Amino acid sequence: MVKNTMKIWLKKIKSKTKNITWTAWGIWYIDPPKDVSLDGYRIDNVIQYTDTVITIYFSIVILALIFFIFKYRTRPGHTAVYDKGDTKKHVLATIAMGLLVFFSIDTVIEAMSFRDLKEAFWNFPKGKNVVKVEVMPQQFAWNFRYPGSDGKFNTEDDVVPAQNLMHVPVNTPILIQIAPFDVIHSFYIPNFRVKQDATPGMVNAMWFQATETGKFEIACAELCGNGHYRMKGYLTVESQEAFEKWLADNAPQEDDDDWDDWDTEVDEDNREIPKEWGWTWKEIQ
Ligand SMILES: [Cu+2]
Repeated sequence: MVKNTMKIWLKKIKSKTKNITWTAWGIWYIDPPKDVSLDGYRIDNVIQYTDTVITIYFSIVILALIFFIFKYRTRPGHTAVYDKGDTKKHVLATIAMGLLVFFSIDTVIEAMSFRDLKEAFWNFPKGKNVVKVEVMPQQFAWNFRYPGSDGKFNTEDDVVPAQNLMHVPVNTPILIQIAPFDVIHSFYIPNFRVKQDATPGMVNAMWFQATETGKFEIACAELCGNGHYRMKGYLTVESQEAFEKWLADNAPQEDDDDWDDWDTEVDEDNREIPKEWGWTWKEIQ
């Protein structure tokens, strides 16, 4: 009886810890979402570097603490003494350790980050093959807009798919401009390691490139109201052909008229879907 219960418990624990792996330094972490982007490895590298170095330093501090506690403890023949640590020697040692941390962690991360921003995240793609998308989050949904066959935004042939559904072709740079309908939201696609705020009064930009096809989650990374937790979208990465077919399927129909709006069901908790939105693409200088 007891054995059986133990077995069931062990099974439960095993299934729950399936995603937990041990790193070389003995700390556990849950695997991050799979990186399916061209430049996502850069973000992972910075996190990995930070984790590794602070784990080493933390271990040294803990080991030193244990060592000194034992070495200088009160015991027969030895009395523990209190030391303020304010002699010149101590102050210099403290400054030296502070500088070591500053130069081996902060400065390195800063350098890595600025290199990545320059080489990738702020190095916006140019050229004809770039797919441009306008994103307009609202409480509590995602609106997407594609320029249509004229290549211009805010025109009649714009493709506006159903809310929360974004499609992009694989191995193609995707350039996004984002502005909110109401409050601050943040467009976050964990599998691509990118995130950009939607700030009222501003049009922000970000870009990424998918290296694998699949369906990935879009999350709002800015607490934007009561329904924030369910502000979820899906990003489908597919072949160029499938993407073009999807665009064609979602293109506005000639005979679209406003009568259809009678049937549009609006989620009670959601604001009404704005009919007119979209902006002229802001060209990056
Ligand atoms: Cu939001």
